[in-house]
Amino acid sequence: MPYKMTNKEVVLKLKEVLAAMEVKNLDRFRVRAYQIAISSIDGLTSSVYDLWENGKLDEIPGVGASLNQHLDELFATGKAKQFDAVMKDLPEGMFSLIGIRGVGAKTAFKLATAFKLNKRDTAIEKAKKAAESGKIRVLAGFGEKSEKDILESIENLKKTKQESSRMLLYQAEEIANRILEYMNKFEEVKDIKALGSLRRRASTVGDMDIAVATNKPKEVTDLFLKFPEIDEILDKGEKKCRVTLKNGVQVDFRVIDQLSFGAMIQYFTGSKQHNVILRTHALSIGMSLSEYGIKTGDKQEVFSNEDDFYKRIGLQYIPPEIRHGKEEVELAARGKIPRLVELSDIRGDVHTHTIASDGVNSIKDMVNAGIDLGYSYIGICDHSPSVQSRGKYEVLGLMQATRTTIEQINDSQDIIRVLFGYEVNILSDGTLSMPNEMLKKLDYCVASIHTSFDQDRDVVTKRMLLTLENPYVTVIGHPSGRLINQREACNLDWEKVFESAIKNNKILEINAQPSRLDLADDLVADAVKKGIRLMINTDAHSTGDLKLMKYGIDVARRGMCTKENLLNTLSRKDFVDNFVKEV
Ligand code: DGT
Ligand code: CA
Ligand code: CA
Ligand code: ZN
Repeated sequence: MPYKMTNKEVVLKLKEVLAAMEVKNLDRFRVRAYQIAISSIDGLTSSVYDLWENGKLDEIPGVGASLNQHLDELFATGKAKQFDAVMKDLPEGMFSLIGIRGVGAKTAFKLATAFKLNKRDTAIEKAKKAAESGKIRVLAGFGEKSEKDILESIENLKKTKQESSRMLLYQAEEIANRILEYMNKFEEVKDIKALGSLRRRASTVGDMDIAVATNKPKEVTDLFLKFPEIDEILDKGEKKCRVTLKNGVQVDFRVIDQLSFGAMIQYFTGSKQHNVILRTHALSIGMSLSEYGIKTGDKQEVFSNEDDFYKRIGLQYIPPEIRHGKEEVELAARGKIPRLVELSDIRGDVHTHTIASDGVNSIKDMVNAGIDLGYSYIGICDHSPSVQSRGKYEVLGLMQATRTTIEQINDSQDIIRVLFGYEVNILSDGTLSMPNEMLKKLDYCVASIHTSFDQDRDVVTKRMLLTLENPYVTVIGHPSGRLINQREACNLDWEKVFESAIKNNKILEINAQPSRLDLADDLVADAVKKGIRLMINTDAHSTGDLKLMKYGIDVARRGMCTKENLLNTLSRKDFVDNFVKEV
């Protein structure tokens, strides 16, 4: 079975090949071509692997015929002969070193050769020891300063590795689905659920927690231990075990009889903090909780479902997404948990890209996909064309052409209303990449930060406030600019941002891209309390991306959004009245 490589893994592989090419002084045009392909894949929001499955690798800018062929081989078989040939005869350890800031291919090669770094997993540790004992400074081409820099970079690398070891939610979901599919084939499995942070729909997941209801615990544990993706069994008992999968992910696995399944899934859904508060609440009414049930005095009650468990301790059911260990237990005791927003409440999506900028589908395709999802409105929102490079008249012409296409679609049917917007860049000084006189012609405008993310708090906050004050801005796209595991959020003063959003009646986006999920759930919770207008958009770059909406719903639910908190749950008329600027 081919393994689904992530874009990050593909980029890493290509970077290694590139490093080998550099060390071997191969043809500099080929080196340049790889550099272009790497940065192109790195910036891609859709999965290279998915593109490959759909025969669309050649649509990635910079991926030429030969690289296309190598990637095809890599995805189909897990290996590419050409890549292996280029990397052959080099010390393996150098490939671990190229991830270190400031260490290029040739430096990595020199270090790996000098210290015989032939293994990937020990290379960094050995290089660190060499630096600590002053052995790098004496090598030709190195000095005290470069030795110190290398040591510092290695220390930083360790920190980021620890922080980025959590999976994105959708990755955890894919792994869990494979486990569930495998286990569901066995009739001994009466019920099975993925729990922990995955069930709470957290944006990142540390390890996987799986529970099975069965009357044959030992058999079921043995069946699980034969799951083909298991790499190592870390811990094994009759009713639970812990394993590592080949992709490095750890899985906690438990079995329990059906009658107690409710208490078990409650316990292993967590969060730990939620369970602590729940136990305190239970104690206050003379009950004690465990994964086996509820004890009152000597009497132990079992629960096959979770609803009854919460009911028994006098609480309204608490959806997993809000089991944060904050105010939810107290709210449930007073019956004040609201109905959280659901995917079926969503009526449209207004942050979508087409082939006019960096998307892969046409306006028509996107609209049809919106119709398939049952939407009442969809906004076509490409990156605004550059007035600087194309000139004002060409851009006005493009805008007119898009407007005409959209009007034709709107005139030809009454299922979905298509709106015309642009996503404009918030430049580093807080001005926008398109002048107001042009923004005026749009139905709406999404303004987003795409550069200078690391400005000081005062500067970046001022930049955002200027944007919020612009009368032609409708929505702030992916407001914090974070990329999970890759880029920190901008250092914004959220108090001030929220205050200005209210004053200027602006909408903040919950961007549903799995590596963005921005606003993050805790900020959504604050925004909801302050009455900020919010909406979920997918930032789709293909028709398939429109389905990412559910990850935005997860974030919204974790921030305790009801339908009323999100603009794109409104009916078509109400939405258009509230959203489209008067022209
Ligand atoms: P993760 O894996 O870091 O994304 O986060 P969780 O929430 O999945 O945490 P994990 O895997 O350590 O534990 C899963 C659930 O099991 C946790 O949310 C609550 C329950 N649990 C595990 N260990 C303990 C514990 O020592 N005390 C309590 N009260 N609950 C625990
Ligand atoms: Ca977990
Ligand atoms: Ca766990
Ligand atoms: Zn976008």
